[in-house]
Amino acid sequence: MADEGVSRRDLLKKAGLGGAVFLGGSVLGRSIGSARAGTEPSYDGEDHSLVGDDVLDAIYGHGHGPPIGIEASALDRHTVPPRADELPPGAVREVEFGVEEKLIEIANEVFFEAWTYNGTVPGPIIRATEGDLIRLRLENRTGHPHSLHFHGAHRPEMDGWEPVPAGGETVYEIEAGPAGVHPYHCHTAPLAEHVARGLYGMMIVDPPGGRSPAHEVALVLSGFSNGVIGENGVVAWNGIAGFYDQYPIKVPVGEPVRAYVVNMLEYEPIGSFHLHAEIFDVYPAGIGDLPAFHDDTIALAQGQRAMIEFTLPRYGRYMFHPHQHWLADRGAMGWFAAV
Ligand SMILES: [Cu+2]
Repeated sequence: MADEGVSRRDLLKKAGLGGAVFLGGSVLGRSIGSARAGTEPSYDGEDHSLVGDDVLDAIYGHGHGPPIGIEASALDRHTVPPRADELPPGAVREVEFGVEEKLIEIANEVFFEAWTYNGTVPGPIIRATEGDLIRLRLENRTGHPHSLHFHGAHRPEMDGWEPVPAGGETVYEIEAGPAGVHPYHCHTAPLAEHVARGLYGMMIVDPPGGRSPAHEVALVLSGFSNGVIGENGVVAWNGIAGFYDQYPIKVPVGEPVRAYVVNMLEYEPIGSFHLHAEIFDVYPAGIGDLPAFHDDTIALAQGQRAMIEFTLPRYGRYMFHPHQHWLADRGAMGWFAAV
């Protein structure tokens, strides 16, 4: 493994990515999140962090590490698109997805061999109105079988668990609904690997007439793992670890905020979302006209999601992160800045 890591790094140097940490697939260029075998529990002043210093540096710029070198515009692609225009009767909402293999940057100079929908992890946000007919054409431009499975309600023959062969394509037609927030993801075996390598995203379904005005935010929690439970070496909101620690999400002070929060974190028993210094309304799966409860922390199993609404009444920075702090440590720390 060590030799492999060295040769990977040499390859990266040749590719102009010297010093990069490289993760992905069946090979990890650098051991991430690996416990030290045979270590006795004792206080010896040494670093027993399960996350390598290089990964922490890459995520947060800790210690002497470099500051994050990813540009502020890198996650513009996860800006919530405006509510879709209502379709005229009989019209169809056409969506084109290509499954592509791509080397993506998941933290500052940390690279991952991803499987992607349209080249990004998470995939594009789909937005529709309840009842819209969505026709999604999936082109599999990879050498592996893949598929796309929607959560929510639809005809079972459009459920997306049947693999689309390498180089093949298929068309899914679903009626968007119910109004809420629903993940989509690949459903080809081995499922955990296909999801963990990047094939997931969110669909926002508005009720007819839309929701009340709010500043809207999309947050998909996911990890980049070596495939072992509890060993997601890098954890991120919207695919770039440490991003919202470096670049707080700006929201208008005193105005309503609506966040669509989706947990697609494989290889962890659970994910969660915790907001500091304020309480939010919770709509599980974004379904319903009234909040189910109020909290500052919600737990989400894999595939679970919620729409949350809150108002930040005072200027300032409000921290958010999963309340499993090891996930925050590995890149899922962030801030809302009420400005
Ligand atoms: Cu797949």
